[in-house]
Amino acid sequence: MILEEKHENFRKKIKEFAERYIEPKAKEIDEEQKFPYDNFKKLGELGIMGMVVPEEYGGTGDDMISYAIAVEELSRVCGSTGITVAAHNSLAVYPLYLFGTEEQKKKYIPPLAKGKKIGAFGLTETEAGSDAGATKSTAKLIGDYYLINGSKCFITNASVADIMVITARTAPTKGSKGISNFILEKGMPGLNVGKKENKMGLRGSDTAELVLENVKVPKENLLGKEGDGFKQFLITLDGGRVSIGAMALGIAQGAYDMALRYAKERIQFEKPISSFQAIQWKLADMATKIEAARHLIYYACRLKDKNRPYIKESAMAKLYASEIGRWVCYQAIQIFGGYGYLREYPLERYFRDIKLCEIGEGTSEIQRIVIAREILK
Ligand code: COS
Repeated sequence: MILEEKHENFRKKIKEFAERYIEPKAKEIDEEQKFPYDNFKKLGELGIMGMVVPEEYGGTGDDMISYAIAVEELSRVCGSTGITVAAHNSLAVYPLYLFGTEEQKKKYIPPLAKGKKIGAFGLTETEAGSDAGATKSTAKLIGDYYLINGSKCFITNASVADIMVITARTAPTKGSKGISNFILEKGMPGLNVGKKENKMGLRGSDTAELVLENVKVPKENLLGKEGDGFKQFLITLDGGRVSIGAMALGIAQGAYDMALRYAKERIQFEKPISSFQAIQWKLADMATKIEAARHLIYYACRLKDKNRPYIKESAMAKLYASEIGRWVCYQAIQIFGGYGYLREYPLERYFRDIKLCEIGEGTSEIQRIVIAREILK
């Protein structure tokens, strides 16, 4: 795909960085479920932890395409790093920027954007995932603070985050219009990290429960207005979905690159296996689907950059990239044969990592609902 020169140059820079610093640790952080703090320090220095916010808040003010390229290139070598960056930028930094007061933005965004602090977004609960409006956690205004009770699950970055945007119900009877978002800080009494999940893939990324027991949150930490929480997180998820699409694209590209290289090197029947049509067709289909996913993702980015509606396009980009990504990883393993099945080689990690893209930030079924609603309305 032809990109502007500034995007090509940026890709080159982030690709080199990812191969030099991120890739060598990818296997170890996956095997040991070790959160790579030093990666994020370096990514912060490079400006990657504040890509979605302007310089006045410590960010780089990059456009959405640059951000997608960053997530894609990081995920091409390490899905765990890709999702951590995506969750931090799209789900924590961005809603603070979109909905925060000037005071909140000045206080919370700069350390996040510089990578000195890590962000998380606490929406999902045991009974409120796809049905995000079913939030049960409560926030009761008592004088100058809200008293928050409840629990959150499957929260990316939960145990490593310093600053969290959390959803809770401020009005019990108002359905999705009774939900509000709050800014919480690590160390607030009553805010505890629960079980850390032992996942199938993306094992270097942190996923845990958050338990909120009588957490006193100052009134000024309400994000936007009471009752705006549901709409705020649907808007947040639109951007987040593009970043998960970019992550799927990166993982698919990484698996494809390995399969292509291997097909040219692996000799069977006295020829490289790439000379057989069975393999050529696989490679052709993989390359075509990856390119189509890239077009969908960058198209959603362009719409967002032009402030045009992109709800349908962001859901399409995520849906398509994650489904073809899973398929591409599957085909890559088939090309590798027995070697693709061994833990010794990176491909099996890609196969495990990609699956989350069809689940996180809205399952594929949810993306289809969102797309259909937009088409039919
Ligand atoms: N962006 C901005 N506003 C949106 C929006 C979007 N993507 N989607 C809906 N809205 C607005 C609507 O316009 C409506 O505004 P008004 O009240 O002013 O009319 C409001 O939000 C409520 O919309 P609606 O009534 O259509 O919401 P539903 O309860 O029907 O939403 C779905 C249903 C399935 C779309 C929603 O619950 C959803 O997206 N769920 C998936 C959540 C998810 O991805 N969970 C995984 C979280 S991982 S962090």
